Amino acid sequence: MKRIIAHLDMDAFFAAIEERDKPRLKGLPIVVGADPEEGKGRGVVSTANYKAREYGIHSAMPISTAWRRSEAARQKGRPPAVFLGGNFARYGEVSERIMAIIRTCVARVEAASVDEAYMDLSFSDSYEGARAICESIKQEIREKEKLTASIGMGPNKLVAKIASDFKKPDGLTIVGHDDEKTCAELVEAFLEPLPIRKIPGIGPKTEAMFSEKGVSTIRDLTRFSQTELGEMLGKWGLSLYRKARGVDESPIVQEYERKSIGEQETFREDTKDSNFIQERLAAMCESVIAHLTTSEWKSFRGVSITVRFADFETKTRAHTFRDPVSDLGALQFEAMRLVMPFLDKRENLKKKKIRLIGVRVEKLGEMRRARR
Ligand code: TTP
Ligand code: MG
Repeated sequence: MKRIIAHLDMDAFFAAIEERDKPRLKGLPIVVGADPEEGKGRGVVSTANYKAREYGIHSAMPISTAWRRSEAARQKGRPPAVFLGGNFARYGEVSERIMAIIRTCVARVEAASVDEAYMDLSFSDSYEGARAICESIKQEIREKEKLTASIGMGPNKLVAKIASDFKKPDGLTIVGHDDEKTCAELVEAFLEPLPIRKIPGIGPKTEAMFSEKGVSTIRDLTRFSQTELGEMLGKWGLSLYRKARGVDESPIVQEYERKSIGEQETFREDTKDSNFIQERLAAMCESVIAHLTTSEWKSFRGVSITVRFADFETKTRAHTFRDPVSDLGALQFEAMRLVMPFLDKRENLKKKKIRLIGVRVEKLGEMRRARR
């Protein structure tokens, strides 16, 4: 099925929240970060709003540099930047509310950082339908939070991320098409003129290395074969070859897929009594299912077990079911199957005693109720 992925990124996030919450700051250049101490401060800028960016101030810059640039602007008769320490708990709360707005519209969401999220809009079937969803999310954020977001949309996370950065603030950039061939052409035409720095993962060092070879745009990058890039940059070079062509299959990782529910038990004495171990494992599985039943999740697809030997050597094994399951029998059966080899010579040639066993269910799915 055709994928349609969007990436949302809030505009000047921390600074925009400050500007919204403190009416006296409206329209002024704002810098959130370390204390500038009249130019002697040693920390860095967290972020700056767009007014302050006009002075050349940006994230991760030494706060002392930001101070000098603000002073330079003041000397030209422009308003100096307002420096703020920042209220991170507050930014976290706003972030959660924004994620909640997104989750009411889209089921598959990956909150990638405090101010950005990937959304799987494939369910909307067409780019037009997906555009309407993005517009309504932007509008809801504007109405409820009085903040602006920029969204990029494309056939994968890579293109969506680069597109969300293309027009900021308050942008909506669509690089894709319902027709697969046209889509590929649009992606290529979008990426080729961009500087290579736009590819996530290319930092100042890689940029400088390529600059020496006369490479500045993504088009220049496509001159290299996969082997050449691999020789220059190792494994990362191989994936860069694909990225330069707008190819990216990385999945949307939902929060609940990262979570797991597990139990483990350190035996009072190290043991190789297989009946005892099976009995304890069965009990741990019961406890895991009990936790699952009272959690907000309903099913799991992954099972993993841990075995720690008396000498502390620790092994894990995992299994993924094709379909979600939720019953105790399935868990016990699979957990036993994974542990058994450690009780005999298949995985325990030296017949070591076992100190600890753990069992865990992962890839949890189908939430019972909306979160928060
Ligand atoms: P970004 O999305 O990178 O920046 P931004 O939202 O401020 O601006 P833009 O409009 O370009 O998206 O980061 C989100 C927040 O994360 C940012 O507001 C502050 C914080 N942050 C840091 O604290 N340090 C950093 O180096 C960066 C890049 C961000
Ligand atoms: Mg942002």
